[in-house]
Amino acid sequence: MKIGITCYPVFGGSGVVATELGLELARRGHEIHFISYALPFRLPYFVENVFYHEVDVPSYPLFEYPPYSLALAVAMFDTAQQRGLDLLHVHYAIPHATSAWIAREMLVEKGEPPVRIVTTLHGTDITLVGQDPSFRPITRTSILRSDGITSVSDYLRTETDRVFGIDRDRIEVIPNFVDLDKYNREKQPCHRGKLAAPGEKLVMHISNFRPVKRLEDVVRAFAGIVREVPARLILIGDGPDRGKAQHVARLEGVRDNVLFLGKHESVAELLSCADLFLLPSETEAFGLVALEAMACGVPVIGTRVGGLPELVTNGENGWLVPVGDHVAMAAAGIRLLKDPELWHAASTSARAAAMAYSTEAIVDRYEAHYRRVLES
Ligand code: GMT
Repeated sequence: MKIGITCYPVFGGSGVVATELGLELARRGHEIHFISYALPFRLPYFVENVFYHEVDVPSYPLFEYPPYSLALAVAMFDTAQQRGLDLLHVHYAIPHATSAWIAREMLVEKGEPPVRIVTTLHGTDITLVGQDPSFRPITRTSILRSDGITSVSDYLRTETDRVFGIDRDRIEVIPNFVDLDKYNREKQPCHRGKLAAPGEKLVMHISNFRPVKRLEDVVRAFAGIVREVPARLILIGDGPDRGKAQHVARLEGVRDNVLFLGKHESVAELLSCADLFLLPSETEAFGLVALEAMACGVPVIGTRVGGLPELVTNGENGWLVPVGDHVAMAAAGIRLLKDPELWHAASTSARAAAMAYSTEAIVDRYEAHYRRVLES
């Protein structure tokens, strides 16, 4: 198949999923065309069967907001026409599903075969941004114009039905996936000695530090843990809430135990050193980073929200607490870190649960979805 993939190419779960999906499909012999405003960050320079088409958004004094969605639609149209694409697979509905729909209309108007559209819903396109009155009607119509709709969790499918009135039967749940070879603590070098003093446990969090991730709760929960267990908090990523987290670390008196590592691509190596992963998000459609941690045998303590309960089984391979309850988060962390047997059981069980989300198994499901859409 010839497939155009559009995603947000910057750091973030939806971009990771789209890029890894494209790379795996290319390995399977499909021709993949990434269409976006920048090279997806996990895309190496040259990969057989992979092409990159940069969207050029011209500026003009009249444009306070240059219309990216329109330039993207034209790039999709051009690529579909020139390379004979069968499918456009867009990740994150806004504005990608709308641009794909416009591109298809343009192809039809030119008498070209209408490219099929698959839209994958990832999270805040449904739970937050998509519900803003400025976007809601166009988000709904654009999703409905797709030939195939997938969501990364059953929770997100239910929300799409509830909030947008899009029948859940039209949506196929295809969860996120992980490279089980790469995300494997047995196969990664250990940097523990460089990150923590001997005897200290490593608590980790990785995100884009947006308010939805509740970074301050990470620091507060860690402060509770470190009062009982010698530990260090490793924060990976960056974003608007870094300053607030630094402030809370000072207030809680744990500034010297918190290490901000900034943005990193080699998260498999870092996760493989961790003893505990904290994910206190306000909402999380799936929680790809939790899956990556679990694949590395790291128990996750997260919040009982969104799609996280579909991944983390409370008391077995991790713990789930109510949003904002950093005290419960700390208590669960202390229990796990103080009990080597309990930790070992949770770690083994986390890795075992992650095995159901292998790249091979999940990409098979995307391929089957494409076939159904093309045959329909
Ligand atoms: O929806 C977002 O805010 C962005 C998106 C991203 O690019 O990171 O995150 C969502 O997609 C990920 C990949 O499917 C999921 O693992 C995340 O849970 C989801 N984020 C939220 O729902 C907040």
